[in-house]
Amino acid sequence: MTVEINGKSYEVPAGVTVLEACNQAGVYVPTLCNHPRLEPTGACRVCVIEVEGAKNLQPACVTKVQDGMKIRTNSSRVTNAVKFNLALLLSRHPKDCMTCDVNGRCEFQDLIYLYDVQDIFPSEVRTITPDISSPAVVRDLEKCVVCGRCVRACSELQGMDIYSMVDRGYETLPQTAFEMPLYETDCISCGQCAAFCPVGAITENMNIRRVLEEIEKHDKVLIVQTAPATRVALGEEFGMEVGSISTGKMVAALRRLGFDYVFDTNFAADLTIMEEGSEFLERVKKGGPFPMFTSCCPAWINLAEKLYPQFLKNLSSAKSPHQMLGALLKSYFAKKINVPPEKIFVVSIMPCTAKKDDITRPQHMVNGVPAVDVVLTTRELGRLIKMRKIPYASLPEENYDDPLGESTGAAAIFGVTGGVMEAALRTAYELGLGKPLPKIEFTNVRGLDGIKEATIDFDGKQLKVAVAHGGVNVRRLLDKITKGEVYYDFVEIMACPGGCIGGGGQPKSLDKDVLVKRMEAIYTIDERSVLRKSHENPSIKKLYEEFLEHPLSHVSHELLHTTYMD
Ligand code: HC0
Ligand code: SF4
Repeated sequence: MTVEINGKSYEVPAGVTVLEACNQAGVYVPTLCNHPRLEPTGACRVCVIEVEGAKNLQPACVTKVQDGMKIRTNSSRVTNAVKFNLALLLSRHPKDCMTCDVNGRCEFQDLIYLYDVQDIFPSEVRTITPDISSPAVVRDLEKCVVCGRCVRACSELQGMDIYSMVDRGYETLPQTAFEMPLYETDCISCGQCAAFCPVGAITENMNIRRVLEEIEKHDKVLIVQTAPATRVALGEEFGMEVGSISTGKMVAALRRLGFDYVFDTNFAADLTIMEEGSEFLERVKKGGPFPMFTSCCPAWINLAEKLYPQFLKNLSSAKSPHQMLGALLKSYFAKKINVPPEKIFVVSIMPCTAKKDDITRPQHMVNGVPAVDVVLTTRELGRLIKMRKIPYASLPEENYDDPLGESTGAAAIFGVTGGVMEAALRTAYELGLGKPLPKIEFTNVRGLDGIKEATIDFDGKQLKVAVAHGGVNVRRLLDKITKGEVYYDFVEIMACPGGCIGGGGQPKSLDKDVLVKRMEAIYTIDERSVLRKSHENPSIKKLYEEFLEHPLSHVSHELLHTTYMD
C-alpha cells in the first residue's frame, strides 16, 4: 500500500497499523501504553495522529493503514494533543523522580522531557501504600500511568490474569482480585509485569543496598554467580546492541565491584544435566512417573505448586543450577577454602525475579544457612555497575574463577527455551546408550514456537518430548496432558516467554525482536564452545571424583536435590 506520512510517500505492507507504518518509515510516534510484544489497546492516547478526512485524531497503534491514507504526525494539533494527554497523566504522577528506582530508565519521564510538558494541572496524586508482600515484585501504584501493560503481560503472555483494571475513569488502577497483596494471589513471581511496566509502578524487589552493605563490610567471602541468560542481555543496559554477548566484561565488572570469586551458574547447569539426565534414565528403567518435568524454573515450580499439584510427583527432584552451585559453595567449596559456610555470602545474578522468591524456601538451606543469600536481576546488576561508574563497554574480557567457572555449550543453551531439553538429550543419549550422538543439535526443540514437540530415536525406542515457554503456552500444554490428550516422556517448562532470555529481570526492551536476538546470541555461545556436552566438562568430572562420587549419590541427594510443597 502507499501512504503519505507528513507529505512524503511510503510503500507499506497491507494490514499494518499506522504506528508500524511510521516506525518502518523512520517517523517517530510517541507511545506509552503500546508495547511491540503485546496487543495494542489505544488506551493512553499518546500516539495520536491526524488522518486526512477524519474528524478526530486517531490512536496510531490501533488504526490500520489504508491505501492512499494521508497521515500527519507533526502538526501542532497533534503535538498539542500529545502534550495535553501527557500533562493530564503528570498531574496524577508523583514528582519524586530523582529518588525513583527507575529514574533515567522511565518511558514516561522521557516523554515528559521530550515534549517539554509543564506541570500545568492541579495535582491529583493519590496516596497508595506500596505492596511489598512479594520477595519478587514490588507494586507502587501511586506511580501507575494506567497503561495496562502489566495486565496484558500477565494475561496475554503468562495466562495468569492476576490483575484487572478496577474502577472507571480517573480512579482506574490495575488491581489484584479483592485488592489482595500480590503474594497471597496465585502470582508465580515471574516478573513479566515488572519487565513490561514503562514506569516505576512495578519493579523487582530490589536488593542492591544489601549487596552494597556486604561489599562495604567485607567480613565474609563474597561470591557471585551469573546465569546463562544474563551475559546476552546485560550489555543492553550500557547501550550495546541487543543480542551482544558480554560475558567477559560482566565478569570483569563483578571483580571491580568487589567480589572475591566470580563463578558461573553454567557450571552448575552442566551438573544439573548429570543429575537430571541420570534421574530420567533411572525413571526409564523403573517405568516412571512420566512425563518427567524439568524443575529449574522457579516460576514454573510456583505454578505447579499453586495450580497443578497433580504434577508435583512428576517434577525432577534436581534443584535449579543456581541452588546447586549455592549448595556446593556452602559445603564443598567452604571446606576447600577453609571458611565456615556462614562466613560466605553468595549472590546470584539472574534474569529472573522468581529466584528472589526461590531463595526463601526452607528446603534450600545448607548447613544451617541459605545456599544463596541474595538474587539480583540483570537490571539490578546494570544499575550497580552504573552506580560505581564502571566503564562496562570498555572493560577487558576476563575469565571466571576456577574450578566452579568451567562450562560447556550445553549449559549455555539453558538460557533459552528448549535448551535444557537439548542439553539433557545430548547427555542422556551418550550416557544411556554408551555411544556418541550422530548429531549434536536437536533443532526440533529450538525456536520460539510456544509449544514444541519431538520424537527422538533412542536406539529404537521412540522418546516423546515437549517444550513449552510463556505461561499461556505452558498452561495449554499442562491442560492437554491432564486431559490425557497427549503423552510425553520428558517435558521442559520455562514460565517466561523465550525461557530465561525473556525473564522478568532482564533489561526492558522495546525491540520486538529482542527474544530472537538474545536467542541467537545463546546459540552462538554454544557453537563457539570447545566442549558442548555436560558430561565432558572436566571440572564436573573432577567434582564427582573428589566429592559427589556419582550422579544421584547420597551426597548428591543431600545437596543437589529438593522436595516440593503440596
Ligand atoms: Fe535460567 Fe537456570 S537457565 S533457570 O533459565 O536451569 O534465571 O539464564 O540461571 O538456576 O543455569 C534463569 C537463565 C538460570 C538456573 C541455569 C536453569
Ligand atoms: Fe502476573 Fe507474573 Fe506479575 Fe505475578 S509476577 S502478577 S504472575 S506477570
